[in-house]
Amino acid sequence: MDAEPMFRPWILAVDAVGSTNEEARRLATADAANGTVVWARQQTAGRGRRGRKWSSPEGNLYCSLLLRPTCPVSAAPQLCFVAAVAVAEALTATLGAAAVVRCKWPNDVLVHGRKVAGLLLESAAATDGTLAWVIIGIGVNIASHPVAVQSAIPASSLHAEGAGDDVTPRVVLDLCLDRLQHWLNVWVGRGFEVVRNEWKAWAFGLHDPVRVNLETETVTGVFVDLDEDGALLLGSADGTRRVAAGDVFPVSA
Ligand code: BT5
Repeated sequence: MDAEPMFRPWILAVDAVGSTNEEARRLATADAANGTVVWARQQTAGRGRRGRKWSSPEGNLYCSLLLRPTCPVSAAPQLCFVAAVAVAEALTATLGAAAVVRCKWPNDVLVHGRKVAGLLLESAAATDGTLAWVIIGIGVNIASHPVAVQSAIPASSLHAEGAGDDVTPRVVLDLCLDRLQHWLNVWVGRGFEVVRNEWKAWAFGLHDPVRVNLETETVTGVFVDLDEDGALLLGSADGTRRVAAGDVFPVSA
């Protein structure tokens, strides 16, 4: 049995918004409660990291969860790994245990090597240096996925990977929130180390040679480990390099 959940979802369902993260941010700055969830049928300006676009037609899941955890700002990136593990479990529940679901550093969930879900975390600091709020944005392709993505990792959807027609956005939303409640409790009660180990059990490319695209350069090496802050440790003949932000690909891609 889980302890008292860290949040109780209060779901605000909307038809279409620009971005659920943007809407959740607006609510966060207007004092909305911990556990507020913005859920949209479609987005007209869905976004990824670094100003990238997130394709958001009707039929898929687009939601953003607002949390107000009591922790320093520096702990906020840990929540990306909490969310990735929760979403990996949710996707596995819709596809069956035989599906190969992997967490790709730092914010993707792949099924059979194809991107089915993406996470977008945004946060703000309070004046005392603690975290005022964090928004966990989750996009899951259910009925459709973009065919041509500007990435070496192709996209896919739950239905394309074999999930039944009964797997709807509402079903996936409830599964994600259920697993998020569980893993947030683990994070609060037992610490990031337990989450980090779980994430590593789902990790794509761990211990393998990978290529990492950084803002201004591309580096290659072996994905040795995830450090205690969630940064990727890349090993090469020159030593170990700590990568805090970037995109990981197999060296061959
Ligand atoms: C992400 O960014 O993967 C984060 C995506 C987060 C989306 C959710 S939906 C609810 C909430 N509201 C928002 O506005 N956003 C969040 P990134 O790692 O930067 O990946 C973006 C890249 O993925 C794009 O440049 C495309 O190559 C590719 N892409 C775009 N749409 C996709 C889709 N629907 N499925 C798979 N890949 C996609």
